[in-house]
Amino acid sequence: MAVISTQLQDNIGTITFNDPDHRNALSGVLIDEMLQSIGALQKGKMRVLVIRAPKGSKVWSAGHDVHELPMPGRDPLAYNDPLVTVLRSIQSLPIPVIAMIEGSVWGGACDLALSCDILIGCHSSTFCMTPAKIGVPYNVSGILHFMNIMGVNFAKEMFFTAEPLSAEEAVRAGLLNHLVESEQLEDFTYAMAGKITKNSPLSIGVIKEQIRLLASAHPLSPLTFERVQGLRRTVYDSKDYAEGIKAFLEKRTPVFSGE
Ligand code: KFV
Ligand code: KFV
Repeated sequence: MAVISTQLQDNIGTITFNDPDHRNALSGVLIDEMLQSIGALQKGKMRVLVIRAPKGSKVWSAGHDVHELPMPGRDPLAYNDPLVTVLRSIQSLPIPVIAMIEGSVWGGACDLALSCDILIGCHSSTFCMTPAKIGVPYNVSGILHFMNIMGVNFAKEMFFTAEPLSAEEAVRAGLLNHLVESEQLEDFTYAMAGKITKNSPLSIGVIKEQIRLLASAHPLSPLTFERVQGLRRTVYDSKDYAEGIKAFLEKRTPVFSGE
């Protein structure tokens, strides 16, 4: 059964998450469907893409499917992880992607929302960055992404507390471009998308790519990169990482020892 649905109308593509039983968790299956849909929509005449959950959703997406996080000893957010792959695909898509957000956004789904170019939310939109609740060493490109959008101290607070940011806080932190009334969310989003479709797709595509390249123009020496990966490894090899996943699956609060 499809866990997303796809639409293309007036050059506006829409991907709607459709897996309420798993709160739209970003499973490998859901991500495969997203990647296929993005490819198919691109073959159509899509000039802008909206990513959304069904109207009235309490959860936009629950983030990485925790059942699919590997056991200790393997990088949970390696280059080819489905989540990391779909983030890259959205970031390098040569058209604007709008995240239309109703409901709560968790962990990797925050990164997915932030990988979109424009975020539009309503009062039920909240954002919680969960790796420290589960013991996940977040990946390098992901961290940079949050730093670029929110600034260092907001990003630190979000990662360190793993507490949800309200929609109002998300506006202040620069995550949400617009906060609108729930009843206006669709009209507002599709009006903006419509305006974008009238503009020059070549100009927009190249500006998006320039911003992506400039935002990641942080050369790291091979040694520094290896050092960071080594630090991350101590986390995903740890007892705490195993405890974080186990606690999630057992629906209890984890007890972290720092080992
Ligand atoms: N992965 C796998 N299964 C999930 C899931 C997830 N992220 N989120 C929810 N589910 C499953 C959950 O286990 C349950 O399955 C069903 O969806 C409904 O969830 O087999 P079950 O027991 O029916 P409930 O009952 O928890 O739903 P609800 O009471 O409405 O609460 C919704 C929500 C989103 C608040 C709650 O499900 C929740 O806290 N989910 C986990 C959110 C989270 O911590 N996500 C971060 C995942 S780790 C991540 O993304 C990364 C990359 N990272 O670094 O941390
Ligand atoms: N370049 C050349 N001529 C211009 C001009 C411009 N940017 N803006 C106005 N004019 C001329 C216009 O053609 C007209 O000449 C006169 O100034 C008065 O303009 O020979 P004409 O027909 O008398 P009106 O009648 O349009 O004045 P008004 O009704 O008061 O409206 C003002 C305004 C500013 C709203 C309107 O002129 C306008 O929309 N101008 C274009 C604004 C714009 O799109 N600028 C961006 C240029 S491209 C750019 O800067 C860059 C670097 N970029 O990448 O896009």
